[in-house]
This record gives sequence, structure tokens and C-alpha cells, in this order.
Amino acid sequence: MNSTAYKAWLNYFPVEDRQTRKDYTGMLSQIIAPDKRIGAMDTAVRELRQGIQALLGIDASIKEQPADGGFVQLAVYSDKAGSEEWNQGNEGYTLRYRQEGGYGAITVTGGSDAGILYGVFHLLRLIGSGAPLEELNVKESPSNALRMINQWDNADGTIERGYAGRSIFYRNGSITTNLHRVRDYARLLASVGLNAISINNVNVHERETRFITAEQLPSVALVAEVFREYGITLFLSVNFAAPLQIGGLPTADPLDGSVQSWWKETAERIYAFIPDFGGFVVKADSEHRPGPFAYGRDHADGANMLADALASHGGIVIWRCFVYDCMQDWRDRKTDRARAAYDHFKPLDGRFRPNVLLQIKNGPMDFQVREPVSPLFGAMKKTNQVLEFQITQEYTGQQRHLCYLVPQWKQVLDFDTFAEGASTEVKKIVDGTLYGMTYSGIAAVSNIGDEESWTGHILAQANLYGYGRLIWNPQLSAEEISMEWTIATFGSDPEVVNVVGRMLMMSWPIYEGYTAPLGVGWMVAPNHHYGPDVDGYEYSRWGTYHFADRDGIGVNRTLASGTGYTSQYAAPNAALYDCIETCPDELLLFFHHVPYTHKLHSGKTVIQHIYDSHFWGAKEAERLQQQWAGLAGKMDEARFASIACRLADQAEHAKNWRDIINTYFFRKSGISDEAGRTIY
Ligand code: GCW
Repeated sequence: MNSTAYKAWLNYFPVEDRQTRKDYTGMLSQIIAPDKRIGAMDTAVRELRQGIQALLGIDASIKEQPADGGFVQLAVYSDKAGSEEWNQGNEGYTLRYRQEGGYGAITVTGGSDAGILYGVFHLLRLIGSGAPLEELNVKESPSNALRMINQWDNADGTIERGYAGRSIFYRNGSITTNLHRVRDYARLLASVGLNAISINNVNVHERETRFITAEQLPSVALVAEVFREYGITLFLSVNFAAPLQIGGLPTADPLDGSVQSWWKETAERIYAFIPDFGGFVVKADSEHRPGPFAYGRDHADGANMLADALASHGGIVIWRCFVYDCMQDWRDRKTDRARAAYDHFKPLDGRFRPNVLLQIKNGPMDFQVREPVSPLFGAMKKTNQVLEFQITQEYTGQQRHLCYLVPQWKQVLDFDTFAEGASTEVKKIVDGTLYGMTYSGIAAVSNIGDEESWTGHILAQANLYGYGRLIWNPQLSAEEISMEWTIATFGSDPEVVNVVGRMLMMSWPIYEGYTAPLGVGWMVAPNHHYGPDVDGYEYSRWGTYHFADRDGIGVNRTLASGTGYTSQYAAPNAALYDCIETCPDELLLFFHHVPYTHKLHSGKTVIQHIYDSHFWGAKEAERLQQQWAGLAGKMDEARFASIACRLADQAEHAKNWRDIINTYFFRKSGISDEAGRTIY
């Protein structure tokens, strides 16, 4: 596995400009680092040496003291009383240039070994983009403490909602013994600043339930060791019913003494194997997973019991809020799935232990192409929170369609909740600053598998990269991130950078354009969720309806005549969404049921918008294909062809979306397209 697709954004193409290469070589031929190195410090030295070798073609020597010549020095900042105020937090770093003895020297100073590792990756990124180093003066520290990846991998090697092959973690029911690929994955994650990973699906089946047993823990510990070298802490998803299923107990009741002891012993066992184990991720009482409800207990009882077992070891419990009635009767118009997380968890605010974090999906439903932000953000003022994104493109084209998600995530982070008046954006809640949380951060479902390219669609690598970069620093723009990624992945050819950047930035609006309109969501084929099926979920038990009839469409979630979901938002958002006149167009059908002739702020009717956006989206998908074709010869043929092939599929499939959605609404409404285009 040595292809450009496999190396992803760590391709480190040789620096071509001779003068630049000479300048860099002058500064980078010696690496100064402590002699005895372990963990992330050792990794940092190795990565730096390897990166310099690839970029400049030189073998830097590693020493404790510099000899004659320029050098790059790696050091953990220790002088707490020193002249420079060290306010970076443990994972921060500085990159500085200075002249010493007539030579250029660069120092990478970290608040910890991991900080140095992040600094090294930053430095290599700068070199790869040809940036001048003479004025180097970078000071960085992550905005979010927990920067996590959730694998939805199963022990049988399958991946729930995985679109890039099978698991790199499991083979034939067991944890893989070939950890090479896991190490390469750890590298990719650390290079964008991620520091935590849960390695098994939140739906914990029989085999994975046993990962916490003495038989399995040695294998888990080997995986933890690989991640530790890259500053990444390992977590496991656990089965709430484990005491019952593998512990030989008659119950999993969180208030039962024997259950509590069982989890305490389990925690002790885990920490004996993995001293820096992160903790548990838990999906309980959600989509048929076991939980405290079976015993008449609530989520706080369940989470606190696990938290108590982990507390003395420094572990945390990440308890998911994706809890709703998945056995709803579609005839029941009172129940609203969008309300569920808030209704379940808001009343529990203040009851969770300090080492419990609630993990909340970005929207109230389920990772649709467009959803409002979950009203739980800002509603709980005494509870640690983690925001959950989905990098894997379950509802956004399954890595067969291009959909760069960073702009969507950025909107979520920038959303003003008004929880404490203006300027209380989601990012200030999830980074813990607004309410002074002990723990906080962001998690996301991974999009990788064992395909050579990691992500299937090579351009989908930008989502994994962008996730890490954005949550490290939410101030970065989606464009900046797309440019950084493109240069690191394909090199600095300005045409490639421009075209790929434009394609990425347009891809989410395009995908939204030809799929479900105006925030209504769903309209996908049941189960696998790929491709159009307008009524696929309309008469199902999942609480996911659009209520289209001959007159109109949308879900009435208003306070006066609907489900009252709008009132879960703080003012003025509650009124903004509740009022049909002020509700933003792109979310209109999420909040309101309107006639097809309803006029949007854009001036168009809803029905005309549906037609126009679908014709536009499908055409733009075709244009993506053409734009890409213009880059022929500008990169290696393998990557070029692979992406071209995906884009061709997308363009074809987008037409299918367009025609099925347009035809459905034409037949329902009987209203013709003003432009007289073909609808079937
Ligand atoms: O999006 C839905 C998925 C399920 C998933 C669930 C969850 C892991 O369709 O496959 O299960 O969400 O987030 O728990």
C-alpha cells in the first residue's frame, strides 16, 4: 500500500523549486531531540525525519545537540515561570524561526509530546506547500479538548454505514493481528489533531460485548498501544446488558449492587491492560439496544453507574442522546421524533456525574443533508456535552457522490443558540467555555474502510481531513481547509487547487439540490438509504415523514398547531422557526406544512423551487464531471480515473433523483413546471 490514494494528504510530494529546496535543506538537515524518547515524542521524530526525506530527499541526522549548520529542535515546554506565558494547554505548540550561529533554526515547542507531534505535522504541511519559514511564528492550541472518531466497525469485519470496504480493525470475528494499517490510520488521524477513538460500533453485538473480558483485552491493548504512539486515546463501545449477557448476573439494573460491582471489576480489569484507557461510549435504550429503561431507571442512573466504575481510573462515559421511539405508528400525528432527544435528556440536566458526557447528534433527526441544529445545545447548562457529526456519508451520497461536509459542520458550530443571549454559538458550548464544562468536545463517525483509498471516493478524504482541522480550530473557513487539503493531497498546481476547491465548496449545495427539498429530509430507499424513494419512509415506524398530499408538503412543528418542537429553541430562534414568514427557506418544510403554491423568500413557489433545484442540481453534477475532466494529466492517472468514474456515476444518479422527485411532485400537485422542462 504505497499508492498516492493510500497516502492521502500525507503524500509529501518532493519540493520542486530548487531555491526553496535549498533553503529548507539548510534548516532541516539536523533534528535535535532528547536521546531517550518514547511514545508520541518518538513518533514526532520519526514522522519529521520521514517527511523531510520525502519532501527534500535528505536524511536528517538526529542528535541531542546541534553541530555546525541549521537545525530543527523539538522540545517540550517546561519552564512554567519563563518569559513566555505558556497558555497553550497540554496539546498546544509553537513553531518559531531564529538565527543561530549564522544558520537558520526552527524550534517546535509543545506543551506535551502530543503537542510536539501536532507541531511537526504542521511544519511538514507548511514545507509541503512551499511556505517561507524565515518568519515562522505559529502558536496553536486546540479549541476542543476531546477530538474523537467513532468507528462503527463490527467484529465480523463489516462496518455499519461503511462505504469503503471492510473494517481495518477486525478479521473473521476477532481483532486483527496485522496492525500495520491501523498504525497508518492513527497517523492520518494524529496529523489533523484527533486525539481519541472508539474502535467498535455503538451497536454492540455478541462478540464485541466480550472485548472487555480477560480473553479479549490483550488484543484490545495492542490496538491501544498503536494509537498511544500517536497521542490517541482508545475507547470502547459497551453493551449495557453485558452483566447479564456475559457476566452471569440475572440483571443489568444500574441500581443493583452486584451489577455495580461487576462494572467496577470490569473497569479494573480494563485498566490493568490499558492504563490510559479513555472510557465507554454507550448507545442505550435506542433502536432496540438495552438500557436502564428495562429496570424502570433513567439515563442518568445508567450513565452514573458506569461513570462510578470508571471514575477512580480517570475514565469517562460518553452516553449518546440518539434516543427516540423507533416503533412509532405513522398514523400517530402527536409523536415527533425531532423532539425526542430534548424531551428525554433536558429534564436530567444536573443529574449526571462529572465524568459523564452526553453525545448529541448535530441535528434532531439523523444526519440528513439539511436539518436544523439540535435544540439540546445550550439547553443543558450543567451537563458535559459532545457534539456528534457523521463523516461517513450515510445520507449524503455514500461516498459515490461528492459531498464535502465541512461547510455544513461549520454552520452547525457557528449556529447561535441564544442560550445565554446573543453570541452563544454551538462552538462555545461544545468547547466547554460557555458553561465551564469539565469535559467537552466533538466526535464523528468515521468514513474509512480497508479500500486502498481509505474512503472509496478519494475526494471524500477531504471530509476526514476537514473534520480534524475544523474541530481543532473552528475559526478556519471551509475554503481554507479545502485548499490545505488539496495541496497536501495533489500538490500545488494552481489549476488543481482552484478547480478542486470549487468542486468541494459547491458539492453540498449540489447534492442538496437534487435530493430532498427545503429541509424535509429522508425520501431515501429504506434500510440502505441510497437513492430516491419519496415514500420509502412515509408509512414506516421510524418517525420520518413528509406528509405530502395533492395540496402541500412538510411537517408542522409549530407551537400553535403542530408538534411544538419549535418551542425547544431559546428565543428568538423559537419564534424565528415557528413563524412561517421568518423561517429560513432551506428549513421551511422541516418546520411547516405548506401548500405547493406557498411563496418562498426567494420569490419562487415551493413547487417551482423543487423543479428548479432538481434541474439545477443534476446539471451541476454533470458540470462537476466536466470540471474534473479538465484536470487530465495534472495528477497520477490512477487517482484521476478513479475520481472521474465516481463523478460519472454521480451525474447519472443525480438525473435519477431529479426525475423521480420531480415526477412525484408533478403527479401529486398537478402543477406544471413554468419552464416547461421534461417531467414524466
Ligand atoms: O443513522 C442511524 C443509522 C444506524 C446507526 C444509528 C445510530 C449505529 O442508520 O445505522 O446505528 O443512526 O446513530 O445509532
